[in-house]
Amino acid sequence: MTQQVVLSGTGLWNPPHTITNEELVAAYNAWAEKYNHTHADAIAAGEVEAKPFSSAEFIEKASGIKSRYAYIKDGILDVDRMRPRIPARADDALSDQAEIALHAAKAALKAANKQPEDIDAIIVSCAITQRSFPAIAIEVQEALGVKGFAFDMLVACSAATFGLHRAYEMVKAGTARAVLVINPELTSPLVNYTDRDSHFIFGDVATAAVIESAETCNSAEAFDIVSTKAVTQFSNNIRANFGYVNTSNDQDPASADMLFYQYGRKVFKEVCPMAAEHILEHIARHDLTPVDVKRWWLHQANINMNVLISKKILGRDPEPGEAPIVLDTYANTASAGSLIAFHLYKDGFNAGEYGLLCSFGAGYSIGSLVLQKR
Ligand code: CO8
Repeated sequence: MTQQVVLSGTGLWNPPHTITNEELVAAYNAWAEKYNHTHADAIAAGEVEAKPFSSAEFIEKASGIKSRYAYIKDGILDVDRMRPRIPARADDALSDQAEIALHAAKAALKAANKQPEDIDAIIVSCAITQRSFPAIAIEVQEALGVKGFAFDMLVACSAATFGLHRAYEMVKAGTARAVLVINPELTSPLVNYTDRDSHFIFGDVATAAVIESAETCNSAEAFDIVSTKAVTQFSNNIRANFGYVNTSNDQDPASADMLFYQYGRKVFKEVCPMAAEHILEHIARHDLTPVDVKRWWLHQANINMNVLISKKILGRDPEPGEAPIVLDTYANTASAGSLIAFHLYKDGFNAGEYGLLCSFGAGYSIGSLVLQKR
């Protein structure tokens, strides 16, 4: 286990559509008004609770989100539907998630100066996959013409970092020369667009990264992976109950409690100290202190959360660009957030300078990588 392992290139794919807070709020409020009108008698009798209205100002202030990307916008803003209209594809057609994974994968291969024949393994790691099998990763493997093996893994918000950890270990152990880790975060089908508390949180995106041995690396943008650190702790505060047992439970797979829901305040209070402690412990392992770390590429769930975690780590407000925020344009993209931050804000490093990539969220799960510019 002596190989120096590097993150040699990343790729980012933005979906073709965007939805602003104003558009989303207009659709939600129209839906709530319709709901309240339909249930007016029951609401007046105290049998049904009226739906409260949402506000674009609240969303931006509470989360830092102004807009989000959507793979398919059609249907999301339709008050009679309130979910994307994604046409079903035949079994022999490329699946939606494999398609968006491929966009990011090709970009990452290009950035890393790699060809499909250089890759020995593919991990598709994300919050949820659109089917159980065959694995989306194997579909991507075939589409790219990669030999070797591929598999899917799910770790909610920490899927990307945990996927990078597995890739790091494979290269370190010599079971793969290079690994492609892809995060096709197709979150919109799991969002409850009729829930005021969470209708604004998520966006769709795909990210990818190439992990390989330093010996084969010929990329100018590579970072050494100094080490990895992960922790999980069970919590019911962020859930999505959609799953293959729903119909056997006689539950409607499209009902609200099958979609994403959370106790956001509790998550905020519990995850911020956990993440800060995790990060400080991780860098201390290498006798580093926060002043030794040039940039913090943090999970993107909420701007106030990122500012609080940065303050806990640094003991002061982060300088502009020190802990980049992409929430304004991307929203929460499940596991892809810290990778987007890395992809867009990895420049300006001198050889030997350190950065830290960290995810935190559902599970709870926290995953980090200490990176050092080559
Ligand atoms: N418009 C107007 N008012 C609103 C709205 C809205 N849309 N929503 C809530 N309010 C109201 C509330 O009702 C409340 O009113 P009152 O004070 O009268 O009760 C008031 O605003 C304040 O509400 P909150 O206390 O809930 O507001 P917060 O300031 O706490 O902000 C957040 C809410 C933004 C949810 C915040 O708590 C937060 O971001 N918490 C952390 C969340 C987090 O990190 N979650 C992790 C997400 S999970 C993840 O990252 C990946 C999971 C896997 C992906 C799955 C794919 C879909």
